[in-house]
Amino acid sequence: MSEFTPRYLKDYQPPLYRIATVNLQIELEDRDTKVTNTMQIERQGEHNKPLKLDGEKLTLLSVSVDGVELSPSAYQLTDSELCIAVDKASFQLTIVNEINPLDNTALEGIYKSGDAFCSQCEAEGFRRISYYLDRPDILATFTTKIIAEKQKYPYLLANGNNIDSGDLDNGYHFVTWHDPYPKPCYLFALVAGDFDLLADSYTTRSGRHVALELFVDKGNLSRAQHAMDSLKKSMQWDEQVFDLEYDLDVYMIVAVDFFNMGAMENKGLNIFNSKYVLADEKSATDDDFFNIEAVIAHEYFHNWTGNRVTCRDWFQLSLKEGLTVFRDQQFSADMHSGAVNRIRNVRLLRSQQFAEDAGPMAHPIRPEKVLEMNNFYTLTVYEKGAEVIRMMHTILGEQGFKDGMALYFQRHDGQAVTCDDFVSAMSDATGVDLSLFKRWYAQSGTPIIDVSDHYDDAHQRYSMTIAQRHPDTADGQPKRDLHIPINVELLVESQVRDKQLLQLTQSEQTFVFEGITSKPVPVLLGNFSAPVKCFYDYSDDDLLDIIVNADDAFNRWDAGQQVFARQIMQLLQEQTHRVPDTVLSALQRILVEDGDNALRAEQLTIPDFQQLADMLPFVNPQHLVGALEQLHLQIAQRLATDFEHRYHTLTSSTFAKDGVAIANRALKNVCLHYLGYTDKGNDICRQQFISADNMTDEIASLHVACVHNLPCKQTMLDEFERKWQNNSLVMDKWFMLQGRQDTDEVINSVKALMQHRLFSLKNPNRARALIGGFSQGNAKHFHRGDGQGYRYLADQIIALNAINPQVASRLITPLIQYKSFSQDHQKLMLAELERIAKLEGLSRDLQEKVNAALQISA
Ligand code: B3K
Ligand code: ZN
Repeated sequence: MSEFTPRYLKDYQPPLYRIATVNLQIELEDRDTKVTNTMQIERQGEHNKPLKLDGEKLTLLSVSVDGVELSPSAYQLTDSELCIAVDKASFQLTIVNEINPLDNTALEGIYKSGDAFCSQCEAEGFRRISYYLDRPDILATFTTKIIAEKQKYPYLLANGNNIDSGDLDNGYHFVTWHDPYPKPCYLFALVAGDFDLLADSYTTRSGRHVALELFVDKGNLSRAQHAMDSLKKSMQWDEQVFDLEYDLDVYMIVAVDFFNMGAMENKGLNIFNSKYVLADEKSATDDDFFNIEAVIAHEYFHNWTGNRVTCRDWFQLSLKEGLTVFRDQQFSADMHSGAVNRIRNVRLLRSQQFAEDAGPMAHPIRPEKVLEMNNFYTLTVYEKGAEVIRMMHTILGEQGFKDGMALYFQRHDGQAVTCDDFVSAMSDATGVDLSLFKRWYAQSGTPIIDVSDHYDDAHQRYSMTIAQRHPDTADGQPKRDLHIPINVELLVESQVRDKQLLQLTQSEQTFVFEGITSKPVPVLLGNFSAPVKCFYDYSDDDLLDIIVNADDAFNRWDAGQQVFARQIMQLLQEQTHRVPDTVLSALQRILVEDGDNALRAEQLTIPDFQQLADMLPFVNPQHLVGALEQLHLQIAQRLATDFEHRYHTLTSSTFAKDGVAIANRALKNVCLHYLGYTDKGNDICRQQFISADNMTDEIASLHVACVHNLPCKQTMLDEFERKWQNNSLVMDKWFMLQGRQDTDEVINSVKALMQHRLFSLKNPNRARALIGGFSQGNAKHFHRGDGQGYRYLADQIIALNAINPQVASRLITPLIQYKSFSQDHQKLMLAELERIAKLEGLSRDLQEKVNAALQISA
């Protein structure tokens, strides 16, 4: 039986009290930071209910109302709440408490990252700083005075504008910040430390001068420029595309090494995992550069979609996250290749979000029941949430969507609102009825659409019947039909004949196309117009036709993915299956022809283990790994000369960072990956490693050496360690790749690495790199038949439970998704889940997931 109680969307009640202003004084010390919080509180309406403030891991020192200290008998205090009865409609409440940042390994509230103090409040971390109404619909104006030792902490930062500063006795100093925009406390931030500062500025379209300040650890200034450039591009893009300008005089970003996720959009003071800030060619890959730009943009875009208009309650998280992911995807597509970006979004969705929807934590993009809010920062809320926004964009068109956004801001600027409010703005601005569409917010699971067709030769009429189905999900909610936009092309004799957006709103509909001169090949779900699985009985030739002739680049790529998936199914049925020559010649054509090499790299990449597992119920993971190896091997060996030739045409002598150079590296390293299956692999890999002048090539060769366990591997790992031991982001890559080695010894070597002088479970990036590198990047050894892989992961989850529940809860994902595998593996995984379930002091985060996996009701 669980000691924690879930919360339900249906139970939402407006707050009984409002907090108008917050005056914080924070006196920073490692173990006994003193927080004095003076709030102006207004009772909402006539009632005599007490004020209940959230608070966790706080040491309460005093409570005063309108300047008069209360005796402890005047309030009730528990581990999570301070309850005060005040007989006034409006009053000033002052609370003084202490916190312990140094021992805060959960990294929520105020904690230390290296020598700096920093904060993380979303979702419910502010209650670890002070007693408060810690819910997003309480919007207050914050003034924050930070006091700390001047020499150790020359920079004292909080949200808004710096309004006062000065020296104090004993080497201390203070800075006071005022944020004019009322905000929920999850957007509060504080940083204190000694940094290098990259300063720049931006003038908004209407002429506001904004100081841009990027704070990095001492010595890292040379790796901050890309993040700064990305910020300026994001500011400009939001002005051009959505007419949205920045609204304060300063925008600060601080990079810290210890951070539970990627970054945080605190008003005017973003705090970032240094992984998403620091980059130069030598130490960062092309993907790192791309991700930095995308995350900087994402957090910047939150200033409007999240901060100016925020969520009424946490069930509405997708209001800001789905929308902001959609915005960052559009930005990335505009900055780079639209097609390749779309393909990457779809890969992520199919390999991870589909699995989430099929697993025990399945939830709608607007969840209805939550035990630990941090568990709902999911692929579903973020990525599927973005797909839902994208479908509205598809249905309403570019201009309709922009009009909807404008109305949304006009109506709700400065408010905390719901997903329904967003959809209403979209619908009201365009006159399009989205009432059926809204069901996407309430329904979990990946819908399936089945397409069948009929060609009437005599009338030159083609009819396409589309039906939708909704498999059951673990949350047990009943399913209803959805409004699904489906882009369709018809290929008639290999020519694109008709392009339409079909809107499926019933369980089954037939669409008729007239004047079609011969039986067409339907090209379905162009640009992946809906987050669904789509089935149509294509012949192999149909798929090859689409690969070559479809207009839509996503469809051309997707047809290839279907060809790969079919080969995997056949190899699973018959290990000796020989990949047909037609498939190989299609791949060969992709390999030898000229064109967009980034797209080609994607076309030559086989769907990953996770995505295939989602397509194959109860698959034996070892058989799937075997089939994947076989497919790679056959392609690699039979096209070896082409891969080698292509590889050599793509090796350039000098490094460049433009799109073409990035695309060439991507294709070259896909070739290298295949060459790893051939006897040329070792020499080419070693040579690339030695001559690499950039991290993309260097890490690609090390990766191939590890996953193919090539003879050159150990020397390269050792050289890499010596070269990069002082760069922690690069060392994360090194730790990660060791988890991916294809050797029976990998679990022992991962265990040994946990004793490495640079390893610590307290450092989230490092823990995720080594443990996640193995459990999420090494299917072959994680799913070993002796259960050692599962056991290793469970041991680390148990250790992390006490240190950092959020990190533990993220890493447990592959264990809870046991149901997609064969019985023998399920049993082994279940045994580990049961072991975790019995743990004394199991965190709320893990309890929610383990109980869901074991179907224990809360
Ligand atoms: N809003 C934050 C995520 C907070 C996660 C809390 N566990 C970053 C983002 O999505 O932009
Ligand atoms: Zn976000």
